[in-house]
Amino acid sequence: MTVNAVFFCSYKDVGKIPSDGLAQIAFAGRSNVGKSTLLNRLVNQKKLAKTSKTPGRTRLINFFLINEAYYFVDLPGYGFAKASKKDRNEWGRMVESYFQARKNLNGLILLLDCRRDPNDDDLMLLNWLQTEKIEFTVALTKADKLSKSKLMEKVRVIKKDYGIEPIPFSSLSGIGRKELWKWINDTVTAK
Ligand SMILES: Nc1nc2c(ncn2[C@@H]2O[C@H](COP(=O)(O)OP(=O)(O)OP(=O)(O)O)[C@@H](O)[C@H]2O)c(=O)[nH]1
Ligand SMILES: [Mg+2]
Repeated sequence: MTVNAVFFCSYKDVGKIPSDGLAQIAFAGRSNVGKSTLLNRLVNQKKLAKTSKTPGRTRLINFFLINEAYYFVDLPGYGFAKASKKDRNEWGRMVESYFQARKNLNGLILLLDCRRDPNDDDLMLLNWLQTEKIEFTVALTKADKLSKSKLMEKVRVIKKDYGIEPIPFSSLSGIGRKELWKWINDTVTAK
């Protein structure tokens, strides 16, 4: 499958996001969980979204136009401990107002690191998605860092605790890519 993906625009001011009616699929999760890397792996372009070993790389809301038909929205990560309070508030407000407007948000991929337990921020977002009835799926990132049995155990626990079957994903091995694409294709055509 070949995907056409181009950087579209970065936004700080949510009011400037185009109301062109194209569907949006957003990527959200803790800082450093692997959002930009996952997005790049999905479209097989290593340098499309900027990635970094240090958390807090993505600071704006980045739009990528996919197949000239819909957008991938790379959101700044939450819970970046080293950020100043002012920065944290600013990012929080930015993401929050994006969620509040969410005109063409067809679905969201919530990323959780397979080696960590969901924290308060993850749970808040999860809870909010469920109450607002927003279409979402969970990707368990960095799946290459766990043995197969530990990974399966994690999948089981997430399913038991939160009632959702997460998709293990690794940008190294490519596992989960097919499943995520299936979810994305179903979700962009849903509304
Ligand atoms: N081993 C492994 N490392 C990964 C994987 N995905 C991401 N990483 C690494 O995790 C780090 C963070 O990745 P990013 O994609 O920049 O994380 P992010 O969630 O976009 O971070 P912010 O933009 O700060 O919110 C980088 O060093 C990546 O190489 C993966 O599947 N496997
Ligand atoms: Mg990023």
